[in-house]
Amino acid sequence: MIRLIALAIAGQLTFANDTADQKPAGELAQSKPNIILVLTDDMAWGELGMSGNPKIKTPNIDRLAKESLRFTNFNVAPTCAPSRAQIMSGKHEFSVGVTHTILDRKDLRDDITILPQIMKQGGYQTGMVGKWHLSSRNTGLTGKPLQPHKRGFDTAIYTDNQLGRFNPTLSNNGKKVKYKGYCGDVVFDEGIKWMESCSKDKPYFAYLATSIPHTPLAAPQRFKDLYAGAKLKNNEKTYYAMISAVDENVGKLMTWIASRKEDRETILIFMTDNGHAISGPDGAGHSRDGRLRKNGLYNFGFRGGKTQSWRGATCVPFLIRWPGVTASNTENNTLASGMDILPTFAEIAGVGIDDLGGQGVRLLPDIKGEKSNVTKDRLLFSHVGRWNASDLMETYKYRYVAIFNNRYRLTWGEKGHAELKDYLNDREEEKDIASEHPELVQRFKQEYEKWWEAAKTGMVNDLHQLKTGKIKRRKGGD
Ligand SMILES: [Ca+2]
Repeated sequence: MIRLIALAIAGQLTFANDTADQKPAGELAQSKPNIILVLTDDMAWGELGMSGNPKIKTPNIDRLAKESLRFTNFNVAPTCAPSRAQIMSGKHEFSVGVTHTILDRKDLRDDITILPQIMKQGGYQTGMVGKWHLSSRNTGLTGKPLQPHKRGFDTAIYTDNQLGRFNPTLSNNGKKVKYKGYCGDVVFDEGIKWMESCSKDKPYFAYLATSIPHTPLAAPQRFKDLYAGAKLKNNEKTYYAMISAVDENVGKLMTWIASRKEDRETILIFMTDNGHAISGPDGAGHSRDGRLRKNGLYNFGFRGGKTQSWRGATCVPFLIRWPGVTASNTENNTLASGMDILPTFAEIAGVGIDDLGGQGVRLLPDIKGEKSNVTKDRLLFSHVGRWNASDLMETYKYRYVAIFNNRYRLTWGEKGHAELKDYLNDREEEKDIASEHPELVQRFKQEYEKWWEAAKTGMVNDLHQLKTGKIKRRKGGD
Protein backbone atom coordinates (compact mmCIF):
# COMPACT_ATOMS: atom_id res chain seq x y z
CA MET A 1 0.00 0.00 0.00
CA ILE A 2 1.34 3.38 -0.91
CA ARG A 3 0.86 6.09 1.62
CA LEU A 4 0.98 9.61 0.32
CA ILE A 5 2.37 11.32 3.33
CA ALA A 6 5.10 13.65 4.36
CA LEU A 7 8.31 11.97 5.28
CA ALA A 8 7.67 12.34 8.94
CA ILE A 9 10.80 10.44 9.85
CA ALA A 10 12.94 13.28 8.65
CA GLY A 11 10.52 16.13 8.77
CA GLN A 12 12.41 17.59 5.87
CA LEU A 13 10.58 16.49 2.79
CA THR A 14 7.53 18.04 1.22
CA PHE A 15 4.17 16.40 0.79
CA ALA A 16 3.87 13.96 -2.05
CA ASN A 17 1.62 15.24 -4.74
CA ASP A 18 2.11 13.72 -8.10
CA THR A 19 0.16 10.60 -8.72
CA ALA A 20 -1.10 11.97 -12.01
CA ASP A 21 1.76 10.52 -13.99
CA GLN A 22 0.96 6.91 -13.18
CA LYS A 23 0.37 4.76 -16.24
CA PRO A 24 -2.30 2.09 -16.60
CA ALA A 25 -0.73 -1.26 -15.85
CA GLY A 26 -1.33 -2.57 -19.37
CA GLU A 27 1.08 -0.06 -20.83
CA LEU A 28 3.93 -1.52 -18.80
CA ALA A 29 4.10 -4.53 -21.05
CA GLN A 30 4.48 -2.51 -24.24
CA SER A 31 8.05 -1.56 -23.65
CA LYS A 32 10.25 -3.30 -21.14
CA PRO A 33 12.09 -0.72 -19.05
CA ASN A 34 15.81 -0.56 -18.45
CA ILE A 35 16.71 -1.41 -14.87
CA ILE A 36 19.65 0.04 -12.93
CA LEU A 37 20.18 -1.49 -9.50
CA VAL A 38 22.64 0.41 -7.31
CA LEU A 39 23.79 -1.49 -4.22
CA THR A 40 26.15 0.06 -1.69
CA ASP A 41 28.15 -1.84 0.88
CA ASP A 42 27.63 -1.18 4.58
CA MET A 43 25.44 1.88 4.82
CA ALA A 44 21.96 2.04 6.26
CA TRP A 45 19.05 4.41 6.75
CA GLY A 46 21.08 6.36 9.28
CA GLU A 47 23.66 7.30 6.66
CA LEU A 48 21.31 9.56 4.73
CA GLY A 49 20.59 13.23 5.25
CA MET A 50 16.91 12.56 4.52
CA SER A 51 16.76 10.33 7.59
CA GLY A 52 17.67 13.17 9.88
CA ASN A 53 21.42 12.56 10.12
CA PRO A 54 22.61 16.08 10.94
CA LYS A 55 26.20 15.54 9.83
CA ILE A 56 26.18 13.53 6.65
CA LYS A 57 25.96 15.12 3.21
CA THR A 58 23.94 13.10 0.70
CA PRO A 59 22.02 15.69 -1.35
CA ASN A 60 21.71 13.53 -4.45
CA ILE A 61 20.40 10.40 -2.76
CA ASP A 62 18.06 12.63 -0.76
CA ARG A 63 16.78 14.05 -4.04
CA LEU A 64 16.39 10.58 -5.49
CA ALA A 65 14.43 9.63 -2.37
CA LYS A 66 12.05 12.52 -2.98
CA GLU A 67 11.54 11.38 -6.55
CA SER A 68 11.08 7.74 -5.55
CA LEU A 69 8.80 5.29 -3.89
CA ARG A 70 10.54 4.35 -0.64
CA PHE A 71 10.03 0.94 0.93
CA THR A 72 10.26 1.57 4.67
CA ASN A 73 10.30 -2.06 5.82
CA PHE A 74 12.66 -3.59 3.29
CA ASN A 75 14.92 -6.20 4.84
CA VAL A 76 18.11 -7.88 3.67
CA ALA A 77 20.54 -10.26 5.35
CA PRO A 78 22.73 -8.84 8.12
CA THR A 79 25.97 -9.15 6.09
CA CYS A 80 27.39 -8.75 2.58
CA ALA A 81 27.50 -12.05 0.65
CA PRO A 82 24.25 -13.34 2.15
CA SER A 83 22.34 -10.26 0.96
CA ARG A 84 23.80 -10.65 -2.50
CA ALA A 85 22.70 -14.28 -2.45
CA GLN A 86 19.14 -13.13 -1.71
CA ILE A 87 19.19 -10.67 -4.59
CA MET A 88 20.64 -13.12 -7.09
CA SER A 89 18.55 -16.16 -6.11
CA GLY A 90 15.20 -14.88 -4.86
CA LYS A 91 15.66 -17.14 -1.86
CA HIS A 92 17.02 -17.06 1.65
CA GLU A 93 20.80 -17.18 1.54
CA PHE A 94 20.95 -20.40 3.55
CA SER A 95 18.74 -22.10 0.96
CA VAL A 96 21.37 -21.44 -1.67
CA GLY A 97 24.45 -22.36 0.32
CA VAL A 98 25.59 -18.97 1.57
CA THR A 99 26.11 -19.00 5.33
CA HIS A 100 29.14 -16.73 5.61
CA THR A 101 31.14 -14.08 3.79
CA ILE A 102 34.29 -16.20 3.48
CA LEU A 103 35.49 -19.72 2.75
CA ASP A 104 33.41 -21.87 0.40
CA ARG A 105 30.41 -20.74 2.37
CA LYS A 106 29.99 -17.62 0.25
CA ASP A 107 29.70 -19.71 -2.94
CA LEU A 108 26.24 -19.21 -4.39
CA ARG A 109 25.24 -22.76 -5.33
CA ASP A 110 25.91 -23.38 -8.99
CA ASP A 111 22.84 -25.45 -9.81
CA ILE A 112 20.27 -22.66 -9.73
CA THR A 113 19.17 -20.02 -12.23
CA ILE A 114 20.12 -16.56 -11.04
CA LEU A 115 18.88 -13.05 -11.69
CA PRO A 116 20.97 -12.05 -14.76
CA GLN A 117 20.11 -15.35 -16.44
CA ILE A 118 16.43 -14.59 -15.94
CA MET A 119 16.85 -11.09 -17.33
CA LYS A 120 18.56 -12.51 -20.39
CA GLN A 121 15.61 -14.83 -20.88
CA GLY A 122 13.49 -11.69 -20.93
CA GLY A 123 15.60 -10.18 -23.71
CA TYR A 124 17.72 -7.93 -21.50
CA GLN A 125 21.31 -6.97 -22.02
CA THR A 126 23.04 -7.61 -18.70
CA GLY A 127 26.02 -5.95 -17.07
CA MET A 128 27.53 -5.60 -13.63
CA VAL A 129 30.34 -3.54 -12.19
CA GLY A 130 31.72 -3.85 -8.68
CA LYS A 131 31.63 -6.28 -5.81
CA TRP A 132 30.27 -9.74 -6.61
CA HIS A 133 31.09 -11.64 -3.39
CA LEU A 134 29.40 -14.88 -4.41
CA SER A 135 32.62 -16.61 -5.42
CA SER A 136 34.83 -16.31 -8.45
CA ARG A 137 35.94 -19.93 -8.45
CA ASN A 138 35.78 -21.78 -11.72
CA THR A 139 33.29 -24.36 -10.57
CA GLY A 140 30.89 -25.04 -7.78
CA LEU A 141 29.81 -28.34 -6.32
CA THR A 142 28.06 -29.58 -9.46
CA GLY A 143 30.83 -28.45 -11.80
CA LYS A 144 29.23 -25.26 -13.08
CA PRO A 145 30.97 -21.88 -13.07
CA LEU A 146 30.52 -19.36 -10.28
CA GLN A 147 31.88 -16.20 -11.92
CA PRO A 148 29.28 -13.57 -12.81
CA HIS A 149 30.25 -13.37 -16.50
CA LYS A 150 29.55 -17.09 -16.75
CA ARG A 151 26.29 -16.85 -14.85
CA GLY A 152 24.27 -14.52 -17.03
CA PHE A 153 26.09 -11.20 -17.12
CA ASP A 154 27.16 -10.30 -20.66
CA THR A 155 29.72 -8.00 -19.10
CA ALA A 156 31.03 -8.30 -15.55
CA ILE A 157 33.72 -5.95 -14.33
CA TYR A 158 34.22 -7.14 -10.81
CA THR A 159 36.15 -8.37 -7.85
CA ASP A 160 35.03 -11.18 -5.63
CA ASN A 161 35.08 -8.92 -2.57
CA GLN A 162 36.56 -5.48 -1.94
CA LEU A 163 37.78 -3.26 -4.76
CA GLY A 164 41.13 -1.59 -4.22
CA ARG A 165 40.27 1.90 -3.10
CA PHE A 166 42.30 3.71 -5.76
CA ASN A 167 43.21 2.42 -9.25
CA PRO A 168 41.61 -0.99 -8.66
CA THR A 169 42.48 -4.03 -10.73
CA LEU A 170 39.27 -5.76 -11.70
CA SER A 171 38.29 -8.81 -13.67
CA ASN A 172 36.70 -7.75 -16.96
CA ASN A 173 34.98 -10.96 -18.03
CA GLY A 174 37.89 -12.89 -16.63
CA LYS A 175 40.69 -10.62 -17.85
CA LYS A 176 42.58 -8.53 -15.27
CA VAL A 177 42.37 -4.84 -16.08
CA LYS A 178 43.65 -1.91 -14.04
CA TYR A 179 41.22 1.02 -13.83
CA LYS A 180 42.21 4.56 -12.95
CA GLY A 181 40.64 6.56 -10.18
CA TYR A 182 38.68 6.11 -6.97
CA CYS A 183 36.82 2.80 -6.79
CA GLY A 184 33.44 4.48 -6.28
CA ASP A 185 33.92 6.52 -9.45
CA VAL A 186 35.13 3.48 -11.38
CA VAL A 187 31.96 1.51 -10.60
CA PHE A 188 29.65 4.25 -11.86
CA ASP A 189 31.85 5.41 -14.77
CA GLU A 190 32.31 1.89 -16.12
CA GLY A 191 28.62 1.20 -15.53
CA ILE A 192 27.63 4.25 -17.56
CA LYS A 193 30.10 3.30 -20.29
CA TRP A 194 28.59 -0.15 -20.47
CA MET A 195 25.04 1.21 -20.63
CA GLU A 196 26.09 3.59 -23.40
CA SER A 197 27.47 0.61 -25.31
CA CYS A 198 24.13 -1.21 -25.15
CA SER A 199 21.81 -1.50 -28.13
CA LYS A 200 18.72 0.69 -27.80
CA ASP A 201 16.71 -2.06 -29.45
CA LYS A 202 16.70 -4.06 -26.25
CA PRO A 203 16.42 -3.13 -22.59
CA TYR A 204 19.36 -3.45 -20.25
CA PHE A 205 19.82 -4.53 -16.66
CA ALA A 206 22.80 -2.87 -14.96
CA TYR A 207 23.91 -3.95 -11.51
CA LEU A 208 26.26 -1.39 -9.94
CA ALA A 209 27.60 -2.73 -6.65
CA THR A 210 30.03 -0.45 -4.85
CA SER A 211 32.26 -1.99 -2.20
CA ILE A 212 32.11 1.24 -0.21
CA PRO A 213 31.64 2.61 2.44
CA HIS A 214 32.83 -0.77 3.76
CA THR A 215 36.33 -0.84 5.25
CA PRO A 216 39.15 -0.28 4.35
CA LEU A 217 38.29 3.38 4.75
CA ALA A 218 39.70 5.72 2.12
CA ALA A 219 38.23 8.59 0.13
CA PRO A 220 39.42 11.40 -2.10
CA GLN A 221 40.46 14.45 -0.09
CA ARG A 222 37.68 16.69 -1.44
CA PHE A 223 35.06 14.45 0.19
CA LYS A 224 37.02 14.34 3.43
CA ASP A 225 37.09 18.12 3.34
CA LEU A 226 33.28 18.13 3.58
CA TYR A 227 33.64 16.85 7.14
CA ALA A 228 36.72 18.78 8.24
CA GLY A 229 34.81 20.70 10.87
CA ALA A 230 32.39 17.96 11.89
CA LYS A 231 32.40 16.55 15.39
CA LEU A 232 33.42 13.07 14.29
CA LYS A 233 36.43 10.82 14.78
CA ASN A 234 38.83 10.62 11.85
CA ASN A 235 37.66 7.18 10.73
CA GLU A 236 34.05 8.36 10.93
CA LYS A 237 34.88 11.37 8.77
CA THR A 238 36.37 9.10 6.14
CA TYR A 239 33.37 6.77 6.34
CA TYR A 240 31.01 9.68 5.73
CA ALA A 241 33.31 10.97 2.98
CA MET A 242 33.00 7.62 1.19
CA ILE A 243 29.22 7.91 1.37
CA SER A 244 29.39 11.43 -0.05
CA ALA A 245 31.50 10.01 -2.88
CA VAL A 246 28.76 7.47 -3.58
CA ASP A 247 26.25 10.30 -3.39
CA GLU A 248 28.06 12.35 -6.01
CA ASN A 249 28.07 9.34 -8.29
CA VAL A 250 24.36 8.77 -7.78
CA GLY A 251 23.88 12.39 -8.84
CA LYS A 252 26.07 11.81 -11.89
CA LEU A 253 24.00 8.75 -12.78
CA MET A 254 20.73 10.68 -12.42
CA THR A 255 22.07 13.43 -14.69
CA TRP A 256 23.16 10.84 -17.23
CA ILE A 257 19.75 9.14 -17.20
CA ALA A 258 18.06 12.51 -17.72
CA SER A 259 20.31 13.22 -20.70
CA ARG A 260 19.37 10.03 -22.54
CA LYS A 261 16.88 10.05 -25.36
CA GLU A 262 15.26 6.66 -25.19
CA ASP A 263 11.85 5.28 -26.01
CA ARG A 264 11.83 3.09 -22.95
CA GLU A 265 11.79 4.21 -19.33
CA THR A 266 14.66 3.55 -16.96
CA ILE A 267 14.01 2.23 -13.47
CA LEU A 268 16.57 3.41 -10.93
CA ILE A 269 16.81 1.54 -7.65
CA PHE A 270 19.08 2.47 -4.77
CA MET A 271 19.53 0.04 -1.92
CA THR A 272 22.13 -1.13 0.56
CA ASP A 273 23.29 -4.59 1.60
CA ASN A 274 23.07 -4.63 5.38
CA GLY A 275 22.52 -2.45 8.41
CA HIS A 276 24.65 -0.04 10.32
CA ALA A 277 28.41 -0.57 10.13
CA ILE A 278 31.95 0.51 9.67
CA SER A 279 32.17 -2.34 8.95
CA GLY A 280 30.73 -4.11 11.98
CA PRO A 281 28.38 -2.94 14.70
CA ASP A 282 31.26 -2.08 17.02
CA GLY A 283 32.69 0.36 14.50
CA ALA A 284 29.40 2.22 14.30
CA GLY A 285 29.25 2.34 18.08
CA HIS A 286 26.94 -0.55 18.99
CA SER A 287 27.48 -2.80 21.95
CA ARG A 288 26.92 -6.54 21.70
CA ASP A 289 23.31 -6.14 22.76
CA GLY A 290 22.73 -3.83 19.82
CA ARG A 291 22.42 -0.65 21.84
CA LEU A 292 24.15 2.40 20.44
CA ARG A 293 26.71 3.93 22.73
CA LYS A 294 26.44 7.62 23.48
CA ASN A 295 29.14 8.47 20.96
CA GLY A 296 27.91 6.01 18.33
CA LEU A 297 26.99 7.05 14.81
CA TYR A 298 23.46 8.15 14.05
CA ASN A 299 21.33 5.07 13.31
CA PHE A 300 17.86 6.44 12.59
CA GLY A 301 16.73 5.28 16.03
CA PHE A 302 17.19 1.62 15.22
CA ARG A 303 18.72 -0.91 17.57
CA GLY A 304 21.55 -3.01 16.22
CA GLY A 305 23.75 -3.11 13.17
CA LYS A 306 25.56 -5.40 10.79
CA THR A 307 25.91 -9.03 11.98
CA GLN A 308 23.28 -8.57 14.67
CA SER A 309 19.61 -9.48 14.93
CA TRP A 310 17.70 -6.29 15.63
CA ARG A 311 16.03 -4.15 13.04
CA GLY A 312 19.12 -2.04 12.50
CA ALA A 313 20.80 -5.14 11.04
CA THR A 314 18.33 -5.83 8.26
CA CYS A 315 16.04 -2.87 7.51
CA VAL A 316 17.72 -0.86 4.75
CA PRO A 317 16.87 1.86 2.24
CA PHE A 318 15.14 0.68 -0.90
CA LEU A 319 14.30 3.57 -3.22
CA ILE A 320 12.69 2.93 -6.60
CA ARG A 321 12.08 5.56 -9.25
CA TRP A 322 10.15 4.39 -12.29
CA PRO A 323 8.87 7.32 -14.32
CA GLY A 324 5.22 6.91 -15.17
CA VAL A 325 4.74 4.08 -12.67
CA THR A 326 5.91 5.01 -9.18
CA ALA A 327 4.52 8.09 -7.52
CA SER A 328 7.28 10.32 -6.27
CA ASN A 329 7.91 11.04 -2.61
CA THR A 330 5.78 8.18 -1.34
CA GLU A 331 6.28 5.37 1.10
CA ASN A 332 5.31 1.72 1.16
CA ASN A 333 5.42 -0.13 4.47
CA THR A 334 5.00 -3.66 3.09
CA LEU A 335 7.26 -6.24 4.74
CA ALA A 336 9.64 -6.68 1.82
CA SER A 337 12.89 -8.55 1.34
CA GLY A 338 15.98 -8.75 -0.83
CA MET A 339 14.54 -12.11 -1.91
CA ASP A 340 11.71 -10.22 -3.64
CA ILE A 341 13.97 -8.58 -6.22
CA LEU A 342 14.33 -11.61 -8.48
CA PRO A 343 10.62 -12.45 -8.83
CA THR A 344 9.81 -8.74 -9.23
CA PHE A 345 12.37 -8.21 -11.96
CA ALA A 346 11.28 -11.46 -13.63
CA GLU A 347 7.74 -10.14 -13.81
CA ILE A 348 8.95 -6.83 -15.26
CA ALA A 349 10.98 -8.80 -17.81
CA GLY A 350 7.99 -11.00 -18.62
CA VAL A 351 9.75 -14.21 -17.58
CA GLY A 352 7.89 -16.97 -15.83
CA ILE A 353 9.95 -18.49 -13.03
CA ASP A 354 9.82 -21.63 -10.97
CA ASP A 355 8.04 -21.50 -7.65
CA LEU A 356 10.46 -20.02 -5.15
CA GLY A 357 8.97 -22.06 -2.33
CA GLY A 358 7.27 -19.16 -0.63
CA GLN A 359 10.48 -17.17 -0.33
CA GLY A 360 10.73 -14.18 -2.71
CA VAL A 361 7.45 -12.43 -3.48
CA ARG A 362 6.59 -10.26 -6.50
CA LEU A 363 6.49 -6.62 -5.43
CA LEU A 364 5.20 -5.23 -8.70
CA PRO A 365 1.71 -4.50 -7.30
CA ASP A 366 3.31 -2.55 -4.44
CA ILE A 367 5.44 -0.66 -6.93
CA LYS A 368 2.39 0.19 -9.02
CA GLY A 369 0.33 1.20 -6.01
CA GLU A 370 -1.99 -1.81 -6.25
CA LYS A 371 -3.00 -4.43 -3.73
CA SER A 372 0.13 -6.15 -2.41
CA ASN A 373 1.01 -9.79 -3.02
CA VAL A 374 2.65 -9.83 0.38
CA THR A 375 0.28 -11.41 2.85
CA LYS A 376 -0.23 -10.17 6.38
CA ASP A 377 1.10 -13.43 7.78
CA ARG A 378 4.47 -13.16 6.02
CA LEU A 379 7.35 -14.10 8.29
CA LEU A 380 10.97 -13.32 7.55
CA PHE A 381 13.90 -15.12 9.14
CA SER A 382 17.24 -13.49 9.76
CA HIS A 383 20.24 -15.49 10.90
CA VAL A 384 23.75 -14.12 10.95
CA GLY A 385 25.33 -17.51 10.12
CA ARG A 386 29.10 -17.09 10.44
CA TRP A 387 29.62 -20.19 12.55
CA ASN A 388 33.26 -20.85 13.03
CA ALA A 389 33.06 -24.11 11.09
CA SER A 390 30.32 -26.18 9.51
CA ASP A 391 30.26 -28.76 12.28
CA LEU A 392 29.23 -26.04 14.71
CA MET A 393 26.06 -24.87 12.97
CA GLU A 394 23.70 -26.35 15.55
CA THR A 395 25.46 -24.55 18.37
CA TYR A 396 24.82 -21.28 16.54
CA LYS A 397 21.14 -21.98 15.98
CA TYR A 398 19.98 -19.25 18.35
CA ARG A 399 22.79 -16.76 17.94
CA TYR A 400 21.82 -13.43 16.38
CA VAL A 401 18.53 -14.65 15.01
CA ALA A 402 15.31 -12.79 14.27
CA ILE A 403 11.86 -13.92 13.20
CA PHE A 404 9.56 -11.08 12.27
CA ASN A 405 6.28 -10.15 10.72
CA ASN A 406 5.10 -6.67 9.81
CA ARG A 407 4.89 -5.59 13.45
CA TYR A 408 6.57 -7.99 15.87
CA ARG A 409 10.16 -9.18 15.98
CA LEU A 410 11.42 -12.08 18.06
CA THR A 411 15.16 -11.81 18.52
CA TRP A 412 18.05 -13.66 20.05
CA GLY A 413 21.27 -11.76 20.62
CA GLU A 414 24.72 -13.16 21.07
CA LYS A 415 23.43 -15.47 23.76
CA GLY A 416 20.50 -15.61 26.07
CA HIS A 417 16.77 -15.74 25.84
CA ALA A 418 14.38 -14.61 23.14
CA GLU A 419 12.86 -11.16 23.34
CA LEU A 420 9.74 -10.01 21.54
CA LYS A 421 9.44 -6.41 20.36
CA ASP A 422 6.62 -4.41 18.86
CA TYR A 423 9.09 -2.75 16.51
CA LEU A 424 6.53 -0.57 14.80
CA ASN A 425 5.73 1.19 18.04
CA ASP A 426 9.05 0.65 19.79
CA ARG A 427 11.59 1.79 17.25
CA GLU A 428 14.58 1.17 19.52
CA GLU A 429 13.34 -2.31 20.45
CA GLU A 430 13.70 -1.51 24.13
CA LYS A 431 10.70 -3.22 25.68
CA ASP A 432 10.52 -7.00 25.81
CA ILE A 433 6.85 -7.89 25.56
CA ALA A 434 7.30 -11.66 25.27
CA SER A 435 5.38 -12.28 28.51
CA GLU A 436 2.39 -10.36 27.12
CA HIS A 437 2.20 -12.45 23.95
CA PRO A 438 3.12 -16.04 24.87
CA GLU A 439 1.13 -17.53 21.98
CA LEU A 440 2.87 -15.33 19.44
CA VAL A 441 6.29 -16.21 20.87
CA GLN A 442 5.39 -19.89 20.76
CA ARG A 443 4.21 -19.67 17.15
CA PHE A 444 7.30 -17.76 16.02
CA LYS A 445 9.53 -20.32 17.75
CA GLN A 446 7.71 -23.20 16.10
CA GLU A 447 7.98 -21.53 12.71
CA TYR A 448 11.66 -20.98 13.32
CA GLU A 449 12.22 -24.65 14.19
CA LYS A 450 10.57 -25.68 10.93
CA TRP A 451 12.46 -23.06 8.97
CA TRP A 452 15.83 -24.08 10.42
CA GLU A 453 15.35 -27.74 9.56
CA ALA A 454 14.37 -26.84 5.99
CA ALA A 455 17.13 -24.25 5.62
CA LYS A 456 19.80 -26.77 6.61
CA THR A 457 19.01 -28.87 3.56
CA GLY A 458 20.05 -25.97 1.33
CA MET A 459 23.38 -25.30 3.04
CA VAL A 460 25.19 -27.23 0.36
CA ASN A 461 28.65 -25.89 1.12
CA ASP A 462 28.41 -26.71 4.82
CA LEU A 463 26.92 -30.12 4.03
CA HIS A 464 29.71 -30.82 1.59
CA GLN A 465 32.32 -29.97 4.19
CA LEU A 466 30.61 -32.21 6.72
CA LYS A 467 30.36 -35.06 4.24
CA THR A 468 33.96 -34.86 3.13
CA GLY A 469 35.36 -34.08 6.55
CA LYS A 470 37.14 -31.07 5.11
CA ILE A 471 35.95 -28.68 7.76
CA LYS A 472 37.37 -25.24 7.23
CA ARG A 473 37.82 -22.96 10.19
CA ARG A 474 37.16 -19.28 10.08
CA LYS A 475 40.25 -17.13 9.74
CA GLY A 476 38.55 -13.80 9.40
CA GLY A 477 36.05 -12.19 7.18
CA ASP A 478 33.63 -9.37 6.82
CA1 LIG B 1 27.97 -5.07 3.44
